[in-house]
Amino acid sequence: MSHSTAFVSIEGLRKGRQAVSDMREAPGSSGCGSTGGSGKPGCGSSAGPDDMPPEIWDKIKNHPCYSEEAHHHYARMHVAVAPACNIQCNYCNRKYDCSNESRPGVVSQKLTPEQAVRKVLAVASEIPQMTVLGIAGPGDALANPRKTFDTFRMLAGQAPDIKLCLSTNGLALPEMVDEICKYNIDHVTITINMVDPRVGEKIYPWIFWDHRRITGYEAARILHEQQMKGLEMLTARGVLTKINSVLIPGINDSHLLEVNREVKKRGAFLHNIMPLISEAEHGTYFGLNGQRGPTAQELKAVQDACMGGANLMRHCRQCRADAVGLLGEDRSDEFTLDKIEQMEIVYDLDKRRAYQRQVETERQAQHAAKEAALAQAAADDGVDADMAVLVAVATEGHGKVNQHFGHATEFQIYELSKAQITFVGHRRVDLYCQGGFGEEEQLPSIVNAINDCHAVLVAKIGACPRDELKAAGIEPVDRYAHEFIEKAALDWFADYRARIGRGELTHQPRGDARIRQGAYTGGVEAAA
Ligand code: CLF
Ligand code: SF4
Repeated sequence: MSHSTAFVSIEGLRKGRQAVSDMREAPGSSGCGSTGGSGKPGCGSSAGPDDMPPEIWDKIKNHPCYSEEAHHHYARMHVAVAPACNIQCNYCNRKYDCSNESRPGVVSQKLTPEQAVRKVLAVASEIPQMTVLGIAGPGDALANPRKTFDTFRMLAGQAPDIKLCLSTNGLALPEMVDEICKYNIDHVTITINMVDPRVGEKIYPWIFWDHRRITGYEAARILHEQQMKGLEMLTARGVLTKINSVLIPGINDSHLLEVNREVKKRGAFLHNIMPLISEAEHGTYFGLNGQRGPTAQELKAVQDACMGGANLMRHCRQCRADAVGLLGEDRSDEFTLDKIEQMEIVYDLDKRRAYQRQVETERQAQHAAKEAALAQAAADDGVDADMAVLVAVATEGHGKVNQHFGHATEFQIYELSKAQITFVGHRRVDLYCQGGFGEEEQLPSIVNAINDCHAVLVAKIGACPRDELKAAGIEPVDRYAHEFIEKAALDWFADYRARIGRGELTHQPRGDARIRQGAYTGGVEAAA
């Protein structure tokens, strides 16, 4: 394969975005997934109870992937019971976890269904906000049906309050829909990177189908037909579906608008567009042949272009197949097989419910603080009303600015304007603080990762990173420590605008940022 130098054309995407919005107005198009809601444009991962029917809200309100707000408070876990796969993707090296739902280059500890159920109960007794069990590899959940469904069946009997979720490439999906419904699996992710086999043959070298290996266009055609059929069948049965798409510059970047349109037509609830990660060290076909991933602004441009079509998820962390914890944190090391052998497991449903009620109270306070800050922001301040900026936030959960700059392994990115605050994604970074001292060499890479932001909100920051950020034109802000994120960001934005109004500074546009590729360095995520 030739080295891809094609960049996503942002202008082309804007035109495509118009086409998607026009289509949205066309007769017969529904505003939201047909299983998914009211038809209001907001009924996606950032929506709340007013945007959708109560039965849908009930399914997503504590699912950290299906509700963006929930991801600040609720945790998920994966169990790695599904090692086999029935297709080959050019961005996957089978030595590692399935890249459709995982960060490339990661190896998970494989479990039997019995081990998996013990692990879920152990995690549920230690982490009461863990509400969802997903099976997402390390191969394909539905290429290992016995192990996948045995795990779900045993767990449903022992921990009925845990939502069940699975992820698949879709090849075996149609024949598994009855089983999925039998075990009340309410959330299914299908990775769909194309709706045109001519695009698909550049992504999938082969599939294993009907007892033989099929290659080229024919392989992509069969996969496409199975994916569309499976999605339609799940929609008809009322199962919420999320579509994952890997953005591969030069191959499917502008094509993802059409994917978005087609999956919306078939009732998908959410569309999650993820960046290709293709480090050569991961040994994938793309990685070894120079196919690059998108920059942060290219990813945002494709996501923005799809707005108005199927609802977007922007808070995906490309988890590992044995991930445990809030999205963005990884506690899998605390629950290895030898450790759970030693644990006393008490699955206390009442305790879990009490904890989750507490979380709901906190979540409502966060929501109220955001609404109040937005109402205040609406007042005319004489500064350009269309100005929009990005800010980075260091958080370790609960929806608050509550992390030290040096402890962050990712920053959450919000877009601020006078009228709204929108979560636009996260940026992974290497840990700056290395057990008591700052690692100066990490600073340029951290600055690169948030280089399109005007400010970074943190609980605390040392003098050295403070100076480096300032020199790069990013304002370090620690005066909102432990406040709710949206309120803090909007208050900072009001102050920023006020300083412009007083002539103390001039607003300057920022540049692009780099999406973290290879493995991490530093304590917390070193194992991931
Ligand atoms: Fe897991 Fe996926 Fe279910 Fe979530 S993850 S199977 S829907 S419980 Fe979530 Fe992780 Fe992104 Fe997946 S952040 S990789 S979207
Ligand atoms: Fe790898 Fe997942 Fe693709 Fe299978 S479906 S080849 S495990 S990325």
